Amino acid sequence: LTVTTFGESHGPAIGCVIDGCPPGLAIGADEFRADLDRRATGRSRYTSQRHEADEVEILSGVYQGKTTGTPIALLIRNTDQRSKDYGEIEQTFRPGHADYTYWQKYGIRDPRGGGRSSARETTMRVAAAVIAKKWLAERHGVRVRGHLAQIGEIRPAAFDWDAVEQNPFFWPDAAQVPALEDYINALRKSGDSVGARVDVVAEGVPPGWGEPIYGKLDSELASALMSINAVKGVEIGDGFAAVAQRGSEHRDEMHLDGFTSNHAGGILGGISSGQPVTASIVLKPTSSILIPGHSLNLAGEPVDVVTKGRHDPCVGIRATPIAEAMMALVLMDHALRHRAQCGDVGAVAPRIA
Ligand code: EPS
Repeated sequence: LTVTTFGESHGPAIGCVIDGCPPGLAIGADEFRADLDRRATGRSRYTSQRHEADEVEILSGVYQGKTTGTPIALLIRNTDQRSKDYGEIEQTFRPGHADYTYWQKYGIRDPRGGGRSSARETTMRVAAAVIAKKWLAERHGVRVRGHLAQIGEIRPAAFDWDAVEQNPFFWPDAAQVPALEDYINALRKSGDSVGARVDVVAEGVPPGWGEPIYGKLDSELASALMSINAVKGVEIGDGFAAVAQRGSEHRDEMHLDGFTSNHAGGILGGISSGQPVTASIVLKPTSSILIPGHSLNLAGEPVDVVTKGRHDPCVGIRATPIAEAMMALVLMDHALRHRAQCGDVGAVAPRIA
């Protein structure tokens, strides 16, 4: 399975091409709505106030409501491109923003907002993964879901999956939501931004997906998650916490009725173990903020940059569906690759739960 996206945040449209999806999967344009709304701006007062319709048009690869096996092209027309900072930001480099490195690499300053470095690009990842999530669920009973696991210094005090979809933060502790609202309101007032951590898990992944050396499931998952704009850290399973663990603690012991823990995050030697596949990402604080920062302009002169316009005080608030999307796309790819190499040949040893 390959997915590529195209389009700029302030261009006429964004889109993606999904190649390699098996034929026969029922999919309609209305099925993209739920996940696109989960990711979108302007759906709560705690995110950017750009209001996009995010209406998906299926251009190819689907006939009479079913995938045909040919490349699936999806298109979303941008409807609310124009930002207050339009015209200003192309003259300066925002400290901490990709506009500096894009300029160094290409020598072209695209005036259309953040262009490809904008969080808008992630819309099409989420759209593509609607297909992957559905295929994984129908074909393998796999469910991919995530939640916000930390925002700034705040961590959930309790955990309940049912709470996650009931608040605009994807926060698993309903009792803390009012405090989070106050926190983000104060942050926005101060003109600053903050980082966040998102946890994502895939349940129902059978053992055997992945490859032992090149194309390990965990290395491809890490790469896919790291490719999300603003991601600065990725962990699989216990991740960096493993540094302080003993082998006797980290190893996941096996009994006849299953594993007793999941420190490995469901992947051993690059191949799924049959346990839930778990990963986390950290997104940096949004670089477009109202607090002046020293930088340079296109003429190479020192300037103080303040970014006005519509920006997220914490881009991680909207990142849960994006992390789910990258997990789902990588898993679908590996499911297809596993089937291509091993067919239905299963493990010779008994599988454990
Ligand atoms: C973004 C800036 C804002 C956000 C945008 C990401 O857009 P604009 O430059 O038009 O004000 O609204 O996010 C989206 C539009 C989206 O769909 O995620 C940025 O600088 O990354």
